[in-house]
Amino acid sequence: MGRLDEIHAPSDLKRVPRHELAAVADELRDEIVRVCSGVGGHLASSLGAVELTVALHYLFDSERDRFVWDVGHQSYGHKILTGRRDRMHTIRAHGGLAGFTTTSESPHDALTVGHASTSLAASLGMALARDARGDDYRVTAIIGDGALTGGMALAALNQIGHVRPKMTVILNDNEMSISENVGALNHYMRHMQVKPWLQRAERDGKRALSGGVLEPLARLGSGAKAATRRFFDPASDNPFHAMGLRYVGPIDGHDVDEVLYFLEHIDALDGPTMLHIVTRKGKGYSVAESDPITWHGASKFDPANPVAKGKPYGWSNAFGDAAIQLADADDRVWVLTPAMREGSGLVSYSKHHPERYLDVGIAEDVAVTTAAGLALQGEKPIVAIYSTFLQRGFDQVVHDVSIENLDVVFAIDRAGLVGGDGATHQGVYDLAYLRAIPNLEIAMPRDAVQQRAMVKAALDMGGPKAIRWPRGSVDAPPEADVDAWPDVAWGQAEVLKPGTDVWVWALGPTVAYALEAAGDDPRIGVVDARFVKPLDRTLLARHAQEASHVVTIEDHNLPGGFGSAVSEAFTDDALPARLTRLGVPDVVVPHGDPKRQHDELGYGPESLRATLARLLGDAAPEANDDAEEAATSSGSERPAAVATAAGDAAAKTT
Ligand code: HTL
Ligand code: MG
Repeated sequence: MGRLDEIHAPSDLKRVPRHELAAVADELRDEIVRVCSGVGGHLASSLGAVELTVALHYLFDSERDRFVWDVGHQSYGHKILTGRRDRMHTIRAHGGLAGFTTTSESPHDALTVGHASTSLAASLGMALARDARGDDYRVTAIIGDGALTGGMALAALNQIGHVRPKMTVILNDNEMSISENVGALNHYMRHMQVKPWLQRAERDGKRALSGGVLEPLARLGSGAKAATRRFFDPASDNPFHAMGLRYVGPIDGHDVDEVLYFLEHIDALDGPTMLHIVTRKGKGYSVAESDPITWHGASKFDPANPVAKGKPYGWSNAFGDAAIQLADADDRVWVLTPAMREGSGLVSYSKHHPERYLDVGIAEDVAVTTAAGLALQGEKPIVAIYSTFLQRGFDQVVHDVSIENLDVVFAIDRAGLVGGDGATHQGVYDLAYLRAIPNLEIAMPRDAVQQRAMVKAALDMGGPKAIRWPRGSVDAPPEADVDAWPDVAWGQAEVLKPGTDVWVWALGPTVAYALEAAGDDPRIGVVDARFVKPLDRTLLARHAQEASHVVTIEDHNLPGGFGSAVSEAFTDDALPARLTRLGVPDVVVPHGDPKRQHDELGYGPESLRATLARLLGDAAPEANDDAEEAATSSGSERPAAVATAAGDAAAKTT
C-alpha cells in the first residue's frame, strides 16, 4: 500500500514525515498518469505541478487559505489530495468531476476557472477582502508562464504591486503554453535561467537579503545559499520587482524541499511576493516530457505503450488547409492566433507562411486589435480564435474592428458545446455578442466545402466577417484550386428538403439533425440558414406564410442566438406562422458528451423529432409536455444535462 492510499484529505498529508514528501509527489504523478490513461485529460501540466501541489498542501490549509490555480488544468494533484481521488476516473465526463477547479465541486477550490490569466486579479480581491475583515488566511495564486502572457494577468500584477497586499504569486514556468510560449517576457525569463547570470544573482540576492524584513531569509543555512537565486534590490532590472512585487527565484520546482523552504520563509514576509519556480511540463513521464505539446491534453492511452492517438480530420484542419491556400494565393492574407496553434489547425500554416503567422500569446484582445492594425494598412488578417476565447476580445471587435468597418475575418472555432472542457469553454454565446455589432456579418457552414468558400468570400468582400464552426470532425473537402471553390451566395439560406407544414431552419451541425429528424416526411421542410446576419428574411417570410410552423435549431444559447434573430424578423415583419426555438435554454452547461447534451437540452435529433411530432399533432400528450418544456425552458429548472451520473468518456481536451 502506498502513502497516497492513506491520504484522504490534506490533513493526512501533513502527518507524512517531511523527508517522504518527494515520494508522495512521485505517487501522485503515477496516479495522474493512471487517471489520464483511463479517461484522458490535462496530463502534462498536472505532472509538472505535483511537487508544488504537495508543498502547498503540506504547509497550508486549502479550506481556509486560498489556492488560486490559474486555468486550473494543472490541478489534478490538488483534486487527488483533497478527497476526490476516488472520482478522478470521472474527470471531464458527463456528470463527473470538472477538468478545472470549480468552487461548487469542493471547498478546496477557491476559484472556478478554465480561461487563463484570472488568478492574479481574483487573488488580489481575496487578499483585499481578507484585510478588510481583519482575517489572516493566506492567498496564493499559481500562474503559468503562458497564462502570464495575458493582459489581464499583467494588469493585475500592476495593481498588486500598487496595493501591495500580503499574497504570494507562484510563477510556474515550464517555458510552455500549449505550444512554445511566446513574447518578450518569455525571452526575459529564459535569460533569467542562464547559469552565470544566476551566480551573480545569488550574490546580489544575498546582499539584498541582509537587513530589514528580509533578514530572516538571509540567515538561512547552506540550503538557502543554493536555493536563493535572487532578491532584487530596487535598482534591479527585474520587471516583477519593478512592478512592486518582491521577486524570489528562479528555483527548482521539482525539489519539494526547495519549494517548501521558500514558501515557509515567504510566509513570514509582508506584501506581495512572486516565487518563480522552474518546472518541466510532463515531468516524470518520458513521452510527455519529450512531447509536451501532444500530451498537454491527452486522449486515453495505454500506459504500458503510450502512443498519442491520431485525431480524425476536423473543422480546424480544414480551416488550416484552406488558410494555406488562401495565403498562397494572396500575399496580404495573415493568420493570427492567441496561443492556439494546435487547436486551431495552424501547425502546417505556421510552417508554410511563418512571415504571415502570428501567435500573440494568451491575449485575445491583442490578436483582434493587431488584426485591426494590419487591416488599416491594407493587409487581410484572419483571427483564428475559439468562440469562448473571443469573449476576451469583445470590445476590440466592436471598438477597433467593427466601428471602423475593417477587413478582418474571424475564423471562430469550437462554436457550440465543446465536451470535456465544460462550462468555461462552451462556445454558445458568440452569436449573441456578435449579432449586436453593426457592420459585422456572421455565417456558419454545414461542411468543409462551404467553410473554405465562406472564408474566401469573407476575405474577398471585405468588412468584418465572422465564420463559425464547431469542434470535431468533418469530411475533408476535395482538393481544388482556390479559384475553383464555389461562389457563396452571401446572405442566402438554402432549402435542403421541401415541406408543407413545418419548416426547420437549422444552422451548421444542427442541419444534419434536422435532416435526420425530418426523414422523408413530406410535411417537414429543412433549410440550412447559413447566415445569421444578414438573415435571409425573404425566404423566411415565404416559409412563414406557406407553413403553419417554423422551428429554429441551434447549438447556441437561446437568448440572443440564431432563433432570436429569426424571432426578431417574425416580429418586425409580422410573420404569421408559429415560431418554436430550440437551443441551449439559458443554463450553464457543464462538461459532458455534446451529442447527449444536445438531446437533454432539447435540440438533439431525438428531441427535435419529438418537437416536430408535437407540432404536427402526431405525438401522445405526455410527450407533448416534455418537448414543450425542453423547447421553452427558461432556466428556472435545470435540465438533465446540468447534473447527471458519470458516464461517457471525456471528450478531447483543449
Ligand atoms: N485563452 C484563454 C483566455 N484561456 C485559455 N485557457 C486558453 C486560451 C487555452 N489554454 C488552455 S491551457 C493553455 C491555453 C492557452 C496554456 C497555458 O499555459 P501555462 O500552463 O503556461 O499557463 P501550462 O500548460 O502548465 O504550461 C486551456 O484551455 C486548458
Ligand atoms: Mg507553462
